[in-house]
Amino acid sequence: MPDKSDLIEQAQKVMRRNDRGHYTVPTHGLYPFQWNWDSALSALGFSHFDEARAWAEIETLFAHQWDDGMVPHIIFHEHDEGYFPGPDVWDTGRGVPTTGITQPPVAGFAVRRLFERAKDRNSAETKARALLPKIHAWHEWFLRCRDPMNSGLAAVIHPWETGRDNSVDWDRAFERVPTEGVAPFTRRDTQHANPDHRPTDEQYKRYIWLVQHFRKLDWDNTRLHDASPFQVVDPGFNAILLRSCLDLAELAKRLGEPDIAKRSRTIAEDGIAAMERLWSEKYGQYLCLDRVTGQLIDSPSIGGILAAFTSIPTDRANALVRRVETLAQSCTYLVPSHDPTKPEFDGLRYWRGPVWLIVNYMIADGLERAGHRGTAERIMADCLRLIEKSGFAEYYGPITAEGCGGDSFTWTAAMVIEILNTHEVLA
Ligand code: 9WN
Repeated sequence: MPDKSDLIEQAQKVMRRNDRGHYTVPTHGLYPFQWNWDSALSALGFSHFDEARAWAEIETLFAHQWDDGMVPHIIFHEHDEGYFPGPDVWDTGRGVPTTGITQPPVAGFAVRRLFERAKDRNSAETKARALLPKIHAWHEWFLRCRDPMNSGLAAVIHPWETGRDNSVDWDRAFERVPTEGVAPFTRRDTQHANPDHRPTDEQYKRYIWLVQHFRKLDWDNTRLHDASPFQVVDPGFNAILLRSCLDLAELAKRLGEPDIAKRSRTIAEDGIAAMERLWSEKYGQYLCLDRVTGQLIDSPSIGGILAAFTSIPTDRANALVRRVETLAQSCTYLVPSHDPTKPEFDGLRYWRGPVWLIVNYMIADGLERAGHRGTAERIMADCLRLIEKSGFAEYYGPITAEGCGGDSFTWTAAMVIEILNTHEVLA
């Protein structure tokens, strides 16, 4: 294992290379814009060596929040032909173009971390105070626009919103999304990364069908949820939302904003209670719910384990630890994004098997909070073993450790910095 300070230096170099001043790109070439949850998680990495830069990452993201509260999934700061679908396909009519969907709302969690570890207390207080109502407005947006029936949980209406684009979880629900009428397009991702590591053309057609469909509805979020043939309640996505609400509640209390604190806590408590509906005794983990059919989706993916990121009941957290231990028997590196014993598992294809460091980090953080330090440390140690074998890749084969997708990846580097700075045992 390379020396801790060497690794941190290499990781910082990756982050600096992808730094565009007030935002970072996930990686050069493949993803030339600012992505939502990438930025929030990357800010954690910056916070260890450039506090001001960490805050700027999140401030830039929220400078592009929509009037209704949504924070978009991509902000197209600069023109770049190298990515499809670009701003003209989304056509959301914004000054600085953005997409019209969102991504996992992890900013509340990240901002609390930034605030608590800040050395520059005055600046942190000013910045956190300014971000607080914006993050809260985004959380309220989820309840208003993605949970119109008040179930306590938000649905996603496009797989890209979950951040787990081609997960096995979406396969059945995706059959309802047509491909007729999709304008011809040329993919760019497969020119930058190995096509065997990426989603299929068939999936891309459906991704684009949904974009065209929402565009025809003028990106009006009061209409999109009900009009989407794809409405899925993802336990991982909701755990991120609910954890961010818990963290925002704590931050609001510290900043003397009792109304935001109280409301955030209520959202979190209601949501955590509602997550019981997603529990599967058969798998010993949470599953996604297809809101259109009202059925749980029979797909034991990492989304149901990422649920550990929020404050789930003790018996559920214990069961998730057992689930992780079971998964460890069929792979070399934790945590595979899909169960390796299942026929749909595809060890190198994006979210259908590979390990992603950001998800590992969030699972480990949740399990550690629930008292499962050993499992958390095993997961974090696996992150570093993967880096040692294959560098700062986008994702990794859980059996071979092969680095997949893009390289010199910002949030992968950020997670390494975060883990090495917060966990002595792994150094
Ligand atoms: C679509 C940037 C993003 C991540 C997602 C990951 C991938 C984009 C793509 O890259 O998605 O948003 O074009 O494949 O799945 O989680 O935020 O790193």
